[in-house]
Amino acid sequence: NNHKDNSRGGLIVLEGLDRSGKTSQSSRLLSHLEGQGLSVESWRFPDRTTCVGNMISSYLTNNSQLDDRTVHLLFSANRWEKRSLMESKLRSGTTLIVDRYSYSGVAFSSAKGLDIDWCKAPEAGLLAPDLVVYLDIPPEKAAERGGYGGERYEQLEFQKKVSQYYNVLCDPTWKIIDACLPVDVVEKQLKEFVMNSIAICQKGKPLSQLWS
Ligand code: FDM
Repeated sequence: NNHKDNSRGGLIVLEGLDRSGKTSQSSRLLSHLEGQGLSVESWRFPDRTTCVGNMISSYLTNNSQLDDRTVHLLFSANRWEKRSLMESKLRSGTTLIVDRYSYSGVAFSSAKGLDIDWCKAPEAGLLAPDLVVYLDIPPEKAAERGGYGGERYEQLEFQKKVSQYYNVLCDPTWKIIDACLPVDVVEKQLKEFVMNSIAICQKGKPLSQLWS
């Protein structure tokens, strides 16, 4: 039947401030979905393994200086260089759990003072997520968790600005989870949102594009 032909994996994006728990929730979610027998991969942006990703990494660790617009476009290019692989994985039925995506791109660069529409422009045409989950934590609480690793953006005042821009970007389709809840509770809520979204993609929901 028709359904099976268009069946695909889900593009699941986790967003949130540094120390909101995205990375540990991604790995818990990955194990859970694998345990269900689903085809699933965990991705993250920036993907520091590519040439572009290397430039970004060296910038984030303060080993190089780049103009704000230049680095913004590198983050975007880092998603564009993965777009075709992303599409083929999804079409072949693999669900992708992605730790940060275009929303991080826009929120972090806007927080530096760049125009938000300018920041969104190069993201237009990337694949639109099927689900965006925002792990919501007050910047002060995130800072208390410690473990800010000393990378360029890991400072309370900056994270406060980022959180304001996440608020601007947030739309009613986003699922918000209170990241101050116990990890197991966050995990349970996340699983529920994700399982629902995957079920819809399996039924043949069309892929769509961001901001175009
Ligand atoms: N970041 C991440 C951006 O500024 N733009 C982007 O497009 C993306 C994906 O890079 F501070 C920022 C967010 C964070 C830093 O991210 C590195 P990880 O998740 O700590 O690797």
